[in-house]
Amino acid sequence: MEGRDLVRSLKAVGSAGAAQGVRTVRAAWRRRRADAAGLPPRGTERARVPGPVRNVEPGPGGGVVRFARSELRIAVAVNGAVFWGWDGVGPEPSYALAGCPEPDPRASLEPDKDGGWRVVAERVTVVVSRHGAVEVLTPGGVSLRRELPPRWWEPVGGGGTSRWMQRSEVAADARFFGLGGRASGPRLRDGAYRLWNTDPGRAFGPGDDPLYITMPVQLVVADAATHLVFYDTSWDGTVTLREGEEGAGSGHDRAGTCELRMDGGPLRCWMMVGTPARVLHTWATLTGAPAVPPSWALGHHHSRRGFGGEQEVRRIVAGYQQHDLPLDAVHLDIDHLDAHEVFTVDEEQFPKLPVLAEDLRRDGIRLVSIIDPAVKAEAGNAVYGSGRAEDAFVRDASGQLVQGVLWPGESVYPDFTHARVRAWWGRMYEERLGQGFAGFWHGMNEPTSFTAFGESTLPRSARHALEGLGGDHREAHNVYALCMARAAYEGLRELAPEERPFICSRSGWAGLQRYGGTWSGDVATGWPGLRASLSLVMGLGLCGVPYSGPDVGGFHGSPSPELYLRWFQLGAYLPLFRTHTSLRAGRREPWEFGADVLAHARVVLVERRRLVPYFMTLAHLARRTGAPYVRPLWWGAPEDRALRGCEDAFLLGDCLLVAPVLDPGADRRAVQLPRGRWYDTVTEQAYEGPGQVLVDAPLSRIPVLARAGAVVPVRGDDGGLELEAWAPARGRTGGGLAVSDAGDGWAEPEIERYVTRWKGRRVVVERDGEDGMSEPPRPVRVRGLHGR
Ligand code: NBV
Repeated sequence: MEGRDLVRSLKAVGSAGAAQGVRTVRAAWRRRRADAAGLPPRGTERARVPGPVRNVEPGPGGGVVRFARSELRIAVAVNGAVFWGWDGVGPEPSYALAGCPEPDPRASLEPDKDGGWRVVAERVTVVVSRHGAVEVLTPGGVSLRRELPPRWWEPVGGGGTSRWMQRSEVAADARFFGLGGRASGPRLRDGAYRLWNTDPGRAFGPGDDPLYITMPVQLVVADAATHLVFYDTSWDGTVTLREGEEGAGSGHDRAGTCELRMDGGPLRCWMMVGTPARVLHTWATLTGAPAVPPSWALGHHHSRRGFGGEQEVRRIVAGYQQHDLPLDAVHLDIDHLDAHEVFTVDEEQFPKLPVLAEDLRRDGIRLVSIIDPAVKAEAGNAVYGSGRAEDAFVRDASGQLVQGVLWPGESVYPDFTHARVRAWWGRMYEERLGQGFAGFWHGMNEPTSFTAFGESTLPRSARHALEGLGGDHREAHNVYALCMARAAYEGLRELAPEERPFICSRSGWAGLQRYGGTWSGDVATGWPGLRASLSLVMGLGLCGVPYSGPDVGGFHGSPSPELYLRWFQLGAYLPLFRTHTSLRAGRREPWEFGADVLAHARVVLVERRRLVPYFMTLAHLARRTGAPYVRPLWWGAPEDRALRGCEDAFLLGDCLLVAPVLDPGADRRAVQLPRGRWYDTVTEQAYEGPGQVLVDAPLSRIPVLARAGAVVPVRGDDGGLELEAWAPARGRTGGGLAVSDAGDGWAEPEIERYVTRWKGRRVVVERDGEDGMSEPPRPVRVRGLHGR
């Protein structure tokens, strides 16, 4: 096995030269030696279960239930979320939480039947059996999730950490979503999903798991209610899911099951219940509001590895301009750095980067810089020098610096789990701002270290500060990128306090949305990759990270013109709309695929620009409500079972339904509609849901449907905000919101509310303000009046 790994890895790094290959062999041995010396051996273990209940101690929001061999702490929080922790653990410290909500004083612990206990709260009842099963029920008494008594395996003789296992049951009709960014979803089928952020090391497709962002967050949709559970532990583990089965009225339903096996860490859990919207709202109050990107980041980004130099960047930008194609940002990858070293510039290729940045900005185009965490371990490298002085880099158990390998060669890694190190790293962005960069994408931050064999990350024994608590990479790995994002975010808030930071991080964990978004990583060029990119965006949104998008066109190789166009058409309706590709891949500019593709791509880009106010509105709503911009079709109708399995279309906010073409050769496609009337936004033809309809999808466009009654804020020809209203169904009303924020600052924009209704033979749109209804202060265009 290791031999094969070695060959694969040497091939992978072949391009970077033989020297890099040798480094990866050395690094792999170093990692192995470090772990052999620095990790406690897994000796004999003893299994433990809670045992029978002994007594209880009521406390705020619930209390503590004591068992023979463990104790369970339960607290219902004021936001309605339920917390429970075994072995007495509490909710803090936690990397996921934005702050710990107060306990709900109205929730109290009461005796239940058979010697058990229960906590009755406004939205849920939690029942604890006398052997430690925890069941969460709706106020009406329907069971949503039943956690069996957990089991630990403890090292005999103390020391080391305990592994644990928690099995749970959900309703037979329940469907699982989430677990971070998964390529084979968004509905998670039966199987094992690992919780360990991983760079797959090559372009990935739907079969690759895990990927860059894993999270112990599940969203479970069932007839009785939707719930989100979060097992707040950052350790490595595996979630095994099995959907239930209904016995077709025979009364023999088989429950769905979830089995969580973790290598360590606290056994503690948050659960929130309600509609999907309510659940995500509660989740956002717990883990933090999603950062609102600057408005330019809601436009179109063009990126590639290997622009080569300033001339090529200018050529691409000129190409966009000559072809009348809107462009808002250009990303520079590692090839703009001096010898791939972070916070440097290759002065030969980019002799006057600030001037280039200024010229682009004058045309409304921002520059975005890649940032990888690895710092070249070499005397003379300024970041290395200042990091050494700051004692910023990860060390092993014996106190030596941990050396890995990344693009610059032998590298060291900042320990972002230390506040002082975050502050130091955050200050580094001053150099980037000075070069004229307006935004940042963090790569290789799983963290990745190239290796000839074994795992391509730091040794598990590597030491981390973990905010002063101390621990090793087994615990810090999954939160590494989250802490790096925090470092950048906080640094930028200091350095450029007037501007909303733009940070896109490849890896992350629960809470990443507080600092920025993510992109899908190196998705394989091909139709399966196209499908995987939608799965990732939807799944991450349901885990609370609403801003993301794929490498349009795929990371490697050359997409066919048709695939490129279909990807472009999907990407335009996702929060991050970025073409990106690897070093030796084919072209990705819209004019490189023939006149037809160019013409269709122009329509796409113009439409995206027109929709920026709508995206901006969705970004502000995500911040206020936690609702992702991109939502599965069941979002407003989780009880519609036909929608639960529907993975090839999505709602963009409340107003639009987007049905991308994910297969070659299509000129129409089936669309599963939620209830209500929907208009094809191009032909204005009306369709009635619920049910499946066949909709035209010629090469020139993918079906985008507007909900009857919707009001969509759009950009008018003069750049101002206009309202596009869709006729409500006869006898009905509708409405929509508009947040006008064209900037990248912190001013709190007003939310404008609009309603639509029929008045005789006309549709009127009115503003619903504090002083009642009024004329909208913006131009209005009513559509769908003749839709049949
Ligand atoms: O920085 C180079 C690439 C980047 O283009 C990509 O977006 C990252 O996900 N990086 C990975 C290294 C990948 C090498 C194959």
